[in-house]
Amino acid sequence: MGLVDDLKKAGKTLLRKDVLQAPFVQEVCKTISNMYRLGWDERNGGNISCLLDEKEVADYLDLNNVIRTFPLAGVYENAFDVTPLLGKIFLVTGTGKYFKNVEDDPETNLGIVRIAQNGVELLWGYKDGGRTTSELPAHLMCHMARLKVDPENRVVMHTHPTNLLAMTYVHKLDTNKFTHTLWQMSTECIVVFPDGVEVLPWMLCGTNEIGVATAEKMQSARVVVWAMHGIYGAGKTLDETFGLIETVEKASQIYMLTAHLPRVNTITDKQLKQLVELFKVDVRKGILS
Ligand code: 2HA
Ligand code: ZN
Repeated sequence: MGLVDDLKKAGKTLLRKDVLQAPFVQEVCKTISNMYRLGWDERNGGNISCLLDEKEVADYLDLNNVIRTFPLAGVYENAFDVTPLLGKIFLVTGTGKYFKNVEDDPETNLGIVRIAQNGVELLWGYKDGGRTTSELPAHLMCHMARLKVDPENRVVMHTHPTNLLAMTYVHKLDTNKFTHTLWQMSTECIVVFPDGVEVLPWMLCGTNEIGVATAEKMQSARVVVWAMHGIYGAGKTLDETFGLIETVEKASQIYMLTAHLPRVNTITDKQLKQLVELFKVDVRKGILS
């Protein structure tokens, strides 16, 4: 390399900003702390992935500097097809990491990775030798599914909200029935998630199979419930995705507070339809009578 190239490289390094101050890192840290404080993410429960803008990341990291590479896999070492995501950069929580600790030590608990044909290229993070969440198959498959229906989708979030989990023990695991019940639990529900929630039966987590099943459901809704485990949400921003899950969890809480009591009042289908009309939302078909 010539002197000019050397100088250019040195200049770029000097101009590069501190990734810990990057809005995408800060926002993920704040979101994760909120989720932890809400009691959704005990121990190493939960994981988040955010699709980042390559140009924005280049302000902070040398995209030619791959720290190490590891397999594109979940709990099993089998790979899965990620062709539409090749070259894309994601911020992803690390496997086995506690949400409780992320804000204090982002560089150990988070990673910025680029998806390659033969594995995941680490550009920053997982300082202690860690790697991406065991739920990577479900995350990346959900990104692919959501990007097909919404090119602006950037975030996939998995967490274990308490009341939602409780509800999957006592309510029928039928997508339409579950959605209808949640819509009745507070007036804003049908406006926030008019596409409803898809419900999957209990399945083994961390596998490609649950990833395929979740992504398939994500084609028709931004929320997928994993019975007796938790929830997957997708959205354009962290705020939007968090808000979506927060609203579902609040509705589940109302359900759990009232399910054992005589129901004296409810929101009728006629009223739900009024909301749909007023807010002009694209409501899921086949639920309201
Ligand atoms: O990452 O939540 O589903 C821990 C989990 C696995
Ligand atoms: Zn989980």
